[in-house]
Amino acid sequence: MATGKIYRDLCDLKKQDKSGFAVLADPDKISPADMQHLARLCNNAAVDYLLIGGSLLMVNQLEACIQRFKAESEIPVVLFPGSPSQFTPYADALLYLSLVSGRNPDLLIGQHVISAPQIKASGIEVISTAYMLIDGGVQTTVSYMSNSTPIPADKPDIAVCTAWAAELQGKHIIYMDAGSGAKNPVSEEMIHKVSAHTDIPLFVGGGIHSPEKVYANCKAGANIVVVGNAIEQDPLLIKDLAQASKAAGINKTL
Ligand code: 1GP
Repeated sequence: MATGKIYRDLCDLKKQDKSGFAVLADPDKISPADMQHLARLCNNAAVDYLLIGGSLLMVNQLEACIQRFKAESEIPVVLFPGSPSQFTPYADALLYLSLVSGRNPDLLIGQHVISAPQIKASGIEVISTAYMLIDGGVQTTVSYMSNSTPIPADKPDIAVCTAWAAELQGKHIIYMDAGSGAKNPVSEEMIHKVSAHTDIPLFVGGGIHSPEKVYANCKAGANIVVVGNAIEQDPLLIKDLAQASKAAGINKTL
């Protein structure tokens, strides 16, 4: 059971029907030196979380990136790892991902067994995450690397049943991801159905480029919207994206 501050804050967002915003940094695409600038932009925009990780890391600079960010910012840093090798105790929390949309036992339990001793010893806040890949119209790195089939984008009922199963298993949050660089982000219809039928916080990401889309996702029920690619292309977008997530929480109705 996660009892850390980050998870408690996420549960408060869900209870209060509010939303927040997370920036995703891929340590393969950003240098430790650039993390300083990113941290300042995140501070100015009151970003809620920095997620860090990638499906495949070619360069080993994860810890250096986290340290540079933390030197400039108090925003919590949350690991979003593509594999157990991306674990580091330098972060504030870990999304302990189970790929519940797939049927690859290695990503449901195998890699967790491998990483468990290190994670237990670290004392890091662990957020057990039901990770659901949703078809985003292109094969993304994560769907290729995980050797798993995403949930069809037009089958919200499958998404709801998958989320229910994860909730019944005691997962702490749901993360619906169309995959980095997705052509089609997760639909508001699917977000709304999953959010309305579950009681745990909901993250949504993949292929989101505009404040309007962040706003629509939050109105539909996302508690945290995650953006990576669009910010890599234009870091100045951060402020408008973060503001859109907050604005959606006011008088939220669908
Ligand atoms: C991917 O949800 C994240 O895992 C973010 O996707 O890079 O397309 O914003 P983008």
